Order: sequence, then structure tokens, then C-alpha cells
Amino acid sequence: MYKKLEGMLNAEGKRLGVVVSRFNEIITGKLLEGALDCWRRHGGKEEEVTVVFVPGAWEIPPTAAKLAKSGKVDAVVCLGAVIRGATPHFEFVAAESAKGIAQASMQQTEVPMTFGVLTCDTIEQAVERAGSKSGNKGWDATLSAIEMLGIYKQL
Ligand code: INI
Repeated sequence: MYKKLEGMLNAEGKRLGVVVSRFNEIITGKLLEGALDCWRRHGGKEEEVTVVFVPGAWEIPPTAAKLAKSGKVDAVVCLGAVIRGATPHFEFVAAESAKGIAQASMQQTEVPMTFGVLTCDTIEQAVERAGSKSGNKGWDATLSAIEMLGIYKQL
């Protein structure tokens, strides 16, 4: 019989860090609401959540790395919204943000880090993923963080 390790969906007694970008705040504010709702509904306390606001998705990776390193949180959720629209440097911001978060999470292996950065072609697509018909990716990223917390504790 194999040894099974899996994370329970229980945030009780845990500390959460959220890094959220202000760019496209109309969307990222909804992702943050989703994240806090998920945390509360899995037994987490809002007083145990540290939210760090950064200018844009570009600034998320280094901030998430510093927060993970600080010893102040047990997991980090990264929230942002990169929307193609009329922005010529969409590709750079979206790709570097995703790559940077992946790198940060691999460097700070004591603290799980999850990805809740939307990369969408239109604002409508972003709205759909921030609390309307396609759910709330902030909620989903927080649920993954809670599950990963349980796994990291056992590894
Ligand atoms: N930042 C975002 O979070 N979303 C975007 O859609 C975006 N676009 O498209 O420009 C964006 N740019 C700002 C960037 O993240 C940095 O904050 C800025 O370049 C300063 O370093």
C-alpha cells in the first residue's frame, strides 16, 4: 500500500499573504473579495490575512518572494489582471508576471504560492472570471493555497 499525502481544506490557525495589483482594480478588487471569502469559509481568520497592494502584475513576483521569505505567512496568493485591450506591452507584462511567480514559488519552497493572475483579451473576459459566470479566480487560487499548505506541512 502506498503512503498517501494530501492537503485538507482547512485554514484554521493559518496565516495567509495576498499580493494584489492595483492595475485594473475594478477586477482585482473582486479577486481579493473572492480570496477573503474562500479563506473565511475554510476556517481562516481575516485578522490572519496580510494583503500587499502593488502597482501592477509586473511587481507581483518580487513582492510575493519577499513576503514568502519574511516568515510572516504560511502561504501566498498572487492576484492580478493583465488585459490585452489597447496595451502594447501586454505580452511582456503577462509572461513575466507568470514566469516570475513560478520562479519565486520554486525558490521559496517553504511557502506555497498560488497563481490568480488573469490574462485576458478583453475586460469582459476578466469580469467573467472575477465573480460572474466563470467563477472567481481569486477564490480558486486561495482554495489551492489552502490545499497546498496542508501538503507542504507533510513534506
Ligand atoms: N499591469 C497589470 O497588472 N495589468 C495590465 O494589464 C497592465 N498593462 O496592460 O499594462 C499592467 N501594466 C503595468 C505593469 O504591471 C507595471 O506596474 C508597470 O510597468 C510599472 O513597472
